[in-house]
Amino acid sequence: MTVHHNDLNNESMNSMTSPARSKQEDKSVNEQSLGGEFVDYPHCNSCDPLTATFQRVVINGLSRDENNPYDLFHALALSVKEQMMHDWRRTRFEDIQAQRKQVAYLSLEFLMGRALGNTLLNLGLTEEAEQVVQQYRVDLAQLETLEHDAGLGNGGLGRLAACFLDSCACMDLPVTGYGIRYEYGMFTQKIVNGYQVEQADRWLKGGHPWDVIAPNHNVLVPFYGRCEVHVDHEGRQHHTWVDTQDVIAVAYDVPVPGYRNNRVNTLRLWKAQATEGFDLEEFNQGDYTEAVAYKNLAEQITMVLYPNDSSENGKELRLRQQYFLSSASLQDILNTWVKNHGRDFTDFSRLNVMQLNDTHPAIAVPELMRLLMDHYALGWNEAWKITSGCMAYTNHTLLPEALECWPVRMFELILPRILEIVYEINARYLNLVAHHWPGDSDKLTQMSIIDNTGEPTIRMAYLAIVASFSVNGVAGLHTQLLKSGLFQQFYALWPDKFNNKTNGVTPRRWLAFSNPRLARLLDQKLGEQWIEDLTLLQGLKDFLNEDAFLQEWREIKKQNKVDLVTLIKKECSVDFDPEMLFDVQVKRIHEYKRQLLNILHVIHLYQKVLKGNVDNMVPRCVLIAGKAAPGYAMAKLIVKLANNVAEMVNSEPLMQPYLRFAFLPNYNVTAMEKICPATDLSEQISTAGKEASGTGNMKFMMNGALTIGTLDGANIEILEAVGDDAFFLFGMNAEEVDHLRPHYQPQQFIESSSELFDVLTLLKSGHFNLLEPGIFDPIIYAIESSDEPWMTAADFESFRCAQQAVAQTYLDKKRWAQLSIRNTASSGGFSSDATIAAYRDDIWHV
Ligand code: 26Q
Repeated sequence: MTVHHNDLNNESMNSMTSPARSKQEDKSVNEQSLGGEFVDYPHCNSCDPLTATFQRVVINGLSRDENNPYDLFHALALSVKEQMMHDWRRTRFEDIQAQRKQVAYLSLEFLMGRALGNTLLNLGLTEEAEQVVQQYRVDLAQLETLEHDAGLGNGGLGRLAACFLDSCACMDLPVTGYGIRYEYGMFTQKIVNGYQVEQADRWLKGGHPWDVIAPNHNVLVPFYGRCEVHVDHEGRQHHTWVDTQDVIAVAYDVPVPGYRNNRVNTLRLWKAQATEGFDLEEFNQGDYTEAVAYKNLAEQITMVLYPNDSSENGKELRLRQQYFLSSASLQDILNTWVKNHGRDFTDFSRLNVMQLNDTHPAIAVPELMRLLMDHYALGWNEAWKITSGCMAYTNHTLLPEALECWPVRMFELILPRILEIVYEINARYLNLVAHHWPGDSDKLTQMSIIDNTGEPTIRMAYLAIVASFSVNGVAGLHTQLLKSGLFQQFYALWPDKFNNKTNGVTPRRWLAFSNPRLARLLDQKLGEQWIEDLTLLQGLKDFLNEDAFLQEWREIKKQNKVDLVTLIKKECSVDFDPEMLFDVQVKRIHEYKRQLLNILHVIHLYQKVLKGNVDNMVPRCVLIAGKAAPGYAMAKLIVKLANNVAEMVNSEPLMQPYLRFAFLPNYNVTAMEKICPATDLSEQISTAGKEASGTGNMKFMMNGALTIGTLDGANIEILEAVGDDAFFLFGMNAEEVDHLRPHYQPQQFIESSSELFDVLTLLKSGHFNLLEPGIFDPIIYAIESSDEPWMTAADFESFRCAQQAVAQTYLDKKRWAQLSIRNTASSGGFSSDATIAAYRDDIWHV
């Protein structure tokens, strides 16, 4: 069954890319959009104060029931959105008119979390909103809790995209985020009998007040079909992709306001819709069910976020998501270009850049080639010059197994025209490789975009590198390892492409909004400028020896801990005590992140208390949270172990004064907003060389936590910034990990540490799984296995000692407070503003 472009000749689709549209038409649109001044609507509602807007929204019945808190939340969100409308339209108008270079941040994930509190903060409307809702006898904080997280991402990579959008808007940069409007975001995690159970995240069920549909931006994305070649009378080949099954991409725009600067950028999320003509033809032929099946096939595309944070190879639906996002976004960008510049693409790559968030949207490379050649009749060389002049690729992983590869046969079926173009890119590029390394046929095999060693696959990272003018890693060590390892040969070929951009996090959400107590203190002591220039936090060092200040600092941490205690009690029924040390590890559950090392340490402390070995022991509350990919059995077993150990620890009365342990279910952005302000000790304990950067480490540091960590990812830069006396370093470095690997004998480490030996003995005895014998065998087996890649046993003793040093330090309250202040004071470099400034200056040149 096929649905053709021309099934869509109806009114609502008239703005779609059509190769046939004449220059004449383009020109008239051009004049229309640039012809005049920015005209505001006569009754500009955004000019009303929030109070008036809110009352009108409520009175007009946009909120159904003013006694229902959820309806009030909705009304407030709608009102706040309306406040942004004027600036939003003006921002778009001015960016086009000024002919500023535009950046498109292409990402399969945007982990936005809640919007209300952060939007009010950025717009400076928090106090007014408080007063407005007080008239209805509810408080703002309570209303905020009714908003569902926009969980359109897995973890670090998706949250980074969200932090970047905030920084770009704050720094007045014309950057548009392009993503997918998943019907179901990251799954909700329940814990049942200690096991993770996934539930669908119906985040849109109560309606989504923030977005605006932009139907005039709809485009058609082709799938399946076949390729045809025509030779014209001058002997030139013309490729067409015919008999395609097209899917409509519908644009949903979400506003991204800057910090009190009147800029409102856009996050454009695409939703898949079956073409309207889908049923007619088939239905008339009596093929009703196939017609409906097509509708499902089309609308499936944006139904659900893949919940893996390492690649899941070979899933057809995932490939369709990637192409859908890439094609829709590029068509949109080209439509805007043609509207404003006509079909002359001479300046396109000077005025446009696409930042690829990992290889997930790397298929944008052949897609841009296709659109330029097949839709706009450019020749190969011209199209390649443009494409390779505007693509920039960010890599987020060092694990070779996480590099995306797609079976050629899948491209053949779903994206036949794209496959032709990939082959051609590869052929021309291999020619260059052959010239660079004459006679070295191994190089050609190793570096080919097509991997022919087994079933032929397309190496997406290679495709991205070949086509990009910039390739960046996300922390110093990560970039270094890319250059010396994974992408070594590419670095030899194109050293100038490679650069580092250490990640960062937005201080608006992660300090000003999440930690209002601390923010108030910073305002008092440093002035309010720190929010936009986080290096000003250095000024805190002037107060290191003021006892009153230290006292205030500790009191804030204490209050934040009290808040977290309430949450832990509610969600886990575990009593945390704000007087105890809060030792926290929250992140996706992964073997390389070594939650297991943390749990083994908890078991060790448990044994210490059982033995009565409690002299000098510092009472601690250990918190772990995170989601395991639903298909990752080992990660799920680690969740079960954490929950079972927690159960044993918390039910043993002897532990009460010394040790409490909780696994918080359903870790997400909103949970982190409560967790990071209350944390004393941040666990960043990945096997060195495996964590590309980490960003949770930065949020904790900003909020005054000390880090216990390995020399991995951005931990290295955190350590350098704060000084080694304010960081608990342990474990092997990346080089040592590599050297030990071939000779690794975990037994040696187990025999030489009686503590580790005792921990494993207790674990093996079945003490933590009395009712489920044998369930933890895979974990025990892994720890004792010589090819355990994460070398948990090797780092245990060093970790335990570092934890002892933590305890020693915590005993001295004053010293701990000083080290905590130094962490916050030194965190300015980890603002995503600094990261975005570097993207702007070195890559985007906007
Ligand atoms: C790929 C193909 C198919 C299905 C899923 C995926 C997929 C999805 C998400 C692969 C990877 C991810 C996410 C990766 C990620 O979050 N990486 C983290 O990125 C952070 C931001 O740069 C770093 O700080 C972390 O170190 C890195 O692990």
